[in-house]
This record gives sequence, structure tokens and C-alpha cells, in this order.
Amino acid sequence: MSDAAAKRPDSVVGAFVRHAGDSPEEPCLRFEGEDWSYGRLREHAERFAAALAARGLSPGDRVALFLGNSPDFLAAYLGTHLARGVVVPVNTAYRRGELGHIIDDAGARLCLTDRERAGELEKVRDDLSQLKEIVQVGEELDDFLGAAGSYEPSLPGGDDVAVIAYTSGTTGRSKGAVLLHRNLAANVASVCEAWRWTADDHLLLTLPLFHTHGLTVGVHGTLFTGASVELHRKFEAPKVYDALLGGPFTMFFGVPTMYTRLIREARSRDERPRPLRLYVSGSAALSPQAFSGFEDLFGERILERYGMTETGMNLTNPYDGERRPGTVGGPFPRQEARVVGIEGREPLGAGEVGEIEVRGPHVFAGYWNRPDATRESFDGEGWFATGDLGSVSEDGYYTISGRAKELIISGGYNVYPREVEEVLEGCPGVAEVAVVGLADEDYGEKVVAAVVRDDPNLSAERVADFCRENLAGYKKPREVVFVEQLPRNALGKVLKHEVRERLEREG
Ligand code: MCA
Ligand code: AMP
Repeated sequence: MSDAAAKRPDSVVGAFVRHAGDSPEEPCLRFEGEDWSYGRLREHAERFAAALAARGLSPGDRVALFLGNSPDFLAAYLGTHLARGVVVPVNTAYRRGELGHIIDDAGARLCLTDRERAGELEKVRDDLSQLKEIVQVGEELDDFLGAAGSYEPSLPGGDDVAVIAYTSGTTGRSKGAVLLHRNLAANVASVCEAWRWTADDHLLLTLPLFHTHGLTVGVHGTLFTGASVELHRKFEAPKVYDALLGGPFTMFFGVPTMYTRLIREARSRDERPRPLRLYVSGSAALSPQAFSGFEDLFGERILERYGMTETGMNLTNPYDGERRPGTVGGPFPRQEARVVGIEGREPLGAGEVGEIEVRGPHVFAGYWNRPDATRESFDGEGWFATGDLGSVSEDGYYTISGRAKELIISGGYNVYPREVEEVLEGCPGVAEVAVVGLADEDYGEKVVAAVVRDDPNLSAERVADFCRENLAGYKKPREVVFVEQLPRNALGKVLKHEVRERLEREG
């Protein structure tokens, strides 16, 4: 592909190709001590593109990535886009049902995975009629890449689908949010502008790449600006603290649990990292205590922002102005936000609590094969209802105060109580179950189940294990409390707030 074709990117991969053409020797990625220049990563990505094309991948075909953080993840991601395919990232903690549903619903033709995860995939393979091939990075990768002939990759257009990102729902199975290249490019351009991200930045990234925070903020910002990133397989507080002490980083992004763990780590150490240009927190609410604890120990005010899979980043505290704890700031450049009444959907004034809506070029194109769900989420004027409750102050700072949707956020991962309840209803010995989120020092919120059992021998361990066998580990109840009955209203609906109050009292 000519580098000229990549000059005005309306895609992140276009920006990446342009940087790789202009400055192939510049550092892009550091992973487990190995350095990847822009040129080297582009070459690896182009080999993926060629291999995918040789396997018959057509524009618009879906490729699932069920892969841990690694250079291969990035090359497969960029390579799929260079072959004009659509990436479906899959949470590596997912088990059979969750995994099978996503690959099947997206109609993925090929899935790239690694040795650690291949076994889980094999368990559901027979049910996945559209899945033609599973490729394991590592040993099988050379065969996969080696089989490709010559191939001239081309850049996708802005209106092409880039990613189908699955997000859980209050009812039923998770839905695929369809993100176009131009949605992702518009959002990352706004993020980079707001946070003053430049080619001189070096990010320390320990978030998983299968979610918005790690992928479309951490990775996209790096590739869009021509900056560099040190990627870790996962977050481990002592390792991150050591890296911050020694490394030449300018930025770190994390979920609140990472910050509370870094605070704990700092309390056990004498040495403090030198200041970074920017620490960002998101995906769940950062408590004012964590904000001030971090400032006391690290001497820095964390910038909190607010995002969603369907939209990428929506609201941010200012880079230069006041970073106000307990708030998520205002809209990014070229994006809009407002608060509306839950019933009437009328715009509300400052201080009034309602549902937050957002609008702009970053907002996704709709849910994959779910026109009903898409229609329900948008009004006729392009406003997308986030399902989050909040208010905006006179001077434009938004506060997230609750959720219209029933959602638990544990360590930055979303858990929908209904999904856990549906699984536990199938656990032998469970008669009825209600799942709620309770406050947790480490994870922010924790999953707790109130269970009515019809087998007196059923143990709390068995309930948690049953969940663990069928769902990602972070969704399993941290506590199981056996109760005589669940409180219900006149219509028979379980009164969740009463369950929560009782568990809080007894906890
Ligand atoms: C792991 N475990 C958890 C969690 N993570 N349990 C509850 N909540 C969690 N978040 C369980 C595992 O299943 C395992 O149990 C046991 O804990 C140990 O696993 P390990 O991986 O060592 O866990 P950890 O060190 O406690 O992980 C904590 C973590 C991780 C580093 C905070 O959860 C994490 O990376 N979270 C980031 C999530 C993220 O990227 N969210 C962004 C979503 P078992 O052995 O039973 O399996 S994007 C988003 O929300 C929007 C768009 C936004 O605004 O960003
Ligand atoms: P996801 O669907 O995984 O993209 O998660 C998006 C949800 O995470 C949002 O709808 C919010 O409920 C929550 N969220 C993200 N950032 C924040 C934040 N800074 N404060 C509170 N909640 C947040």
C-alpha cells in the first residue's frame, strides 16, 4: 500500500500505517523486554493481513480475538483491519456459554487464540457452525503466517465496521456494539486533544486489550499519535510500582482497583516514583478517598473520565483546569452530553438528577443484528441513552450518581446480576436466587448472592464453584448468603433494595 493512501486517516490503522511509513524506526511497543518499532509491528500486521486474505477472509468478515495481551494481539488486530475484516475482541476470562454466544452471534469465521485459552474454545467448537478455523498463536502461528502468498493490504474506509464489541445486557444475552472506523478515529482524536497526547508520550498499559479502556483508549491513542507503549500481560501492583520507579513513562491508565492497590503498594515502600505527566482513571467510580490518597503519596491528581463500550470516551475532567474528585468532568471536544428526565426525556437543569445522554461522531452505529435494541437506545435526534444516572453542575462537571440499568462493576468489569442469577437458577439445590452488588474495598463492588436452597446440604462453596464452571471468574459471588425467602412485592418481583439492605446489615 502506498503511504500516501494513509495520509488523512479516518481510521486508527490508517494513522498507524502513516507513522510506520514516515518513521519506521521509531519505538512503538515494548513487551517483556522486547522492543517493536513501528516498522516491525507494521510488517507483522501485514503478514497477518496476508494470512487472513489467503484463508479467504472477505471485507466485513469477522475475526474473533480470544487472546491475552501480547504483540500478536496488536498485529492480529491491525492485520484484520488491513485485510478489511472486523475484529471481535473476547474477554479472556469467558467460559463456554459466554464465549460460544459471542463467536456465534458475531458469525466469526476465524478465531485467534493462545495455548492457555484454546481448551475453553474447543469445548464449544462443535456448536459454532460458522467458525471455520481456530488458530493458536505460538506454535501454530508460523504455519498460519507462512501459508500466505503475496498480498497488497488496503486501508478500510471510515464507514467500514472496525470492531463488534460485546457488552452485557440487563436481560438476555450480551449484544454486539458495532463501531465504525470513523467512530473510533473521532473518539481517539478527541481524547488525544483533551489529554495533550503526543508522539513524545510513553504509556504504561496493564489493562486487558479486549476492552474499550485498554484497546480503544490505550492502544488507539498510542498508534494515532505515533507515541509508544509498554504493555504488560496483566496488572500486578508490585511490578507496576517497580516499572513506575524505573521507567521513562509519561502516562498510566487504570481502573480504580489498580489505584487502590498502588496506594497500598506505596505504603509498603520507601521510594516514590517521579511524577508522570498524566494518571487517568475510568471504567468505574474513583472514590474521593482514593483520589486524595493517591495525591498524598504520589503527589498527583488523577484525571477521572467516563466512557462506555458503545461510545468510547464521553466525559473527562480537564487536563489543565480543576480535576474535581467524585466527578467525571465535561464532554470531550466535538462531543455532546446532557441529562434528561427518566420518564419525560426532557432536558434537565443544573443539579437535577436524570439519565445521561451523549451525542457525537464517536457514538456507535447500533447493536449487531438487534434493530430493536438499537431503536430503544437512541431518540430521533442522535442522542444515545447511556443507562447511567447523574447530574451536571452549574460549571459543567458531571457526577455519575447511579444507574438506570442494574449493573455491578467489580474491579472495572461489568457484571449483570440477571446473568449470574440465570446460571445459579440451574445449580442443583438452588430454589431461588437474587444477586446484588455490595461495597468492596478492593474491587469497589462485589457480587453477592442471596440463595433460597431446597437442598439443606448445598454449601456456599458449591454455589460459587458452579458459577465459576459456567461464567467468567470475576462474575462468581464472593459471598453466598442462605436465606429463608426473598422479599417480593405484590406482583412477585424480588425487591432488590431490600435484599441489598439485609445483606449489608448482616455482612
Ligand atoms: C479478577 N478476578 C476478579 C476480578 N478480576 N474478581 C472480581 N472482580 C474483578 N475485577 C478474579 C479472577 O476470576 C480470579 O478468580 C481471581 O480474581 C484472581 O485473578 P487475577 O487476574 O489475579 O485478578 P486480580 O489481580 O484481582 O485482577 C484485578 C484487576 C482486573 C487487575 C483490577 O480485574 C482488571 O484488569 N480489571 C480491568 C477491567 C477493565 O479493563 N475494564 C474496562 C472495561 P478465579 O481464580 O476464581 O478465576 S471498558 C469500560 O468499562 C468502559 C468503556 C470504560 O469507561 O473504560
Ligand atoms: P462498559 O459497558 O463495559 O463499556 O461499561 C460502561 C459503564 O461503566 C458505564 O455505563 C458506567 O456505568 C461505568 N463507568 C465508566 N466510567 C465510569 C466512571 N468514571 N465513573 C462511574 N462509572 C463509570
